[in-house]
Amino acid sequence: RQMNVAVVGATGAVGTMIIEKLIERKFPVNKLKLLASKRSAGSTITIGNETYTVEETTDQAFENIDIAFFSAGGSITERFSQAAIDAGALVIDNTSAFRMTEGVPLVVPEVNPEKIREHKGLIANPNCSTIQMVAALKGVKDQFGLNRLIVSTYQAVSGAGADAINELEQQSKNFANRAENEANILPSGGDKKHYPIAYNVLPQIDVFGDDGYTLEELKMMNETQKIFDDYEMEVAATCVRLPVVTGHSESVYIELDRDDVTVADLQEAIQSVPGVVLQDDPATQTYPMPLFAEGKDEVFVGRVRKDRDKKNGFHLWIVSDNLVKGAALNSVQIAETYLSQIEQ
Ligand code: A2P
Ligand code: 11C
Repeated sequence: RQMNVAVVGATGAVGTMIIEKLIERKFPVNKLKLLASKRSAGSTITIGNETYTVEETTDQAFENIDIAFFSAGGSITERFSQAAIDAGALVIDNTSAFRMTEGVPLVVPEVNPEKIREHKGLIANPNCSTIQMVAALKGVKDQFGLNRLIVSTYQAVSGAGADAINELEQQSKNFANRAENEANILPSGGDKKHYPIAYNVLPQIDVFGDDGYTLEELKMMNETQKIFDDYEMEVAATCVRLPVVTGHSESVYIELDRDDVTVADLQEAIQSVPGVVLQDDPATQTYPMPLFAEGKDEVFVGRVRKDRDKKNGFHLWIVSDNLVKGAALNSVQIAETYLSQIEQ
């Protein structure tokens, strides 16, 4: 079955990757429609032998579209997703607009593919830092139970979009010349103050929400409970931006329901999930790093250690490309799983 596909935000960091993944994975695309803002309308994108003209996102743009990927920010999803649904399209949304809305499936296909069937026109793709963490912990949760999780993230600037990548590159060049380091975007385009990211670490991703947590931290806590469908599970997050272009890293502490689990048991459970790869050998200094995860589909896990005080406690390190599994790949996998479910 061939699908007419629209990509909203086709000129952005994630949109571009969605197009690449659709082609690489041979998704059955009949017509591909590339949508962005009025600014990009008329520009062209060449993929293989085909040249596509970017069109403006309007209410009418979704006629005859079967699947519409949205990755142009939450406000664009809020503005246009209903028009896409009304036109008969399934919306796969990479923004946070409807993730926590009751009845909207929030899906990582390796973790909760069954939720796709409950959609009412829109399926939400989780936040990048949430996706890699729940994929890495799915096997552990199923086999040993998981009642507590404390995560600290080390996130790349590409999570904040193409402009943030440019800002890091510009500041890095200026820093070498000892020029003034101008900051206009990070830590958050939506906040009042901006700080340099080059040669710095920013303990703020997105704006502040409740109780001193940032929205990124609240997303990780709320989305993890929703995806695992476990609202008793204790989750705490600290989200930090590093001067890394692509690839989010996470230091995670977990407590299991059982206290008889070994490091080898845990490693086996981690690897039992498709797309999750163990890179864990201290003797050979083998562990995941963002530089080597860039462009890769997999979620990489290493540094698995037993806590020295808590019998049911473990520490681990998770790395994945935030634009790939964290965004574009997961969205395309949702579409693939949806197709296989409706064809059954
Ligand atoms: P455009 O290039 O026309 O501005 P990123 O996350 O990398 O910054 O990308 C953001 C994406 O969202 C881009 O494709 C951008 O298109 C798109 N976008 C921004 N504003 C709008 C809008 N008003 N309508 C549709 N798409 C938009
Ligand atoms: C970041 N995780 O790294 C954010 C970007 O809710 O999809 C993803 C925002 C989102 O800045």
